[in-house]
Amino acid sequence: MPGRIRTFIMCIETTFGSGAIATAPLIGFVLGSDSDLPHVQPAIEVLKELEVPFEVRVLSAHRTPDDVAEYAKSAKARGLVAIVAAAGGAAALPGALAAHTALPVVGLPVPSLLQGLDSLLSMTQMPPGVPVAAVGVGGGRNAGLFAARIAATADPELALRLTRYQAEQAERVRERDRRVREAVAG
Ligand code: AIR
Repeated sequence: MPGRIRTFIMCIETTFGSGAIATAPLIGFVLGSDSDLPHVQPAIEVLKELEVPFEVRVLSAHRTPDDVAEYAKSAKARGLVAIVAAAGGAAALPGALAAHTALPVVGLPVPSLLQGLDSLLSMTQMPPGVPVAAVGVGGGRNAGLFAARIAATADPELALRLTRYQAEQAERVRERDRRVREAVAG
């Protein structure tokens, strides 16, 4: 390895530790408020299970709009491949992020005073030209899985882990099928 490159890598390892490159966040979770955290927790769990590095921030489209713009503008350069944005009520957050980045943004509508219907519609009724994907109201686990699928397009090992996850899930359903059929057979 040429000396200059070795010095550069040693510099990185000294500054961040040798796992720095492998563990740099790929997925950014952005929450409109810390009160959204319980609904994001299932998404966080799934990324931990699948060993996908992530980061979590609280940024509000209405209360800290400049911070939202700054986060979205710098996301790609910092190595993120997708953003999951959770918000409730007038949930402009995913759209506000998508306005400032070309990365895929997945909205996670948080249950609200209107049972999350307002959150869901705020995320899905975007104007043409500013796409935002959205999972169902309170669909934290699917938001995490969707983000992992995006990351897996550039990571064959993660794609394998996702395939294994689906196979294990199918096996659990087959087990339930067996139990129900046995129970009703008496
Ligand atoms: N929110 C925060 N800024 C803009 C919006 N729409 C959302 C949060 C949270 C809800 O408002 O995402 O779901 C209530 O926030 P808080 O901080 O009052 O609990």
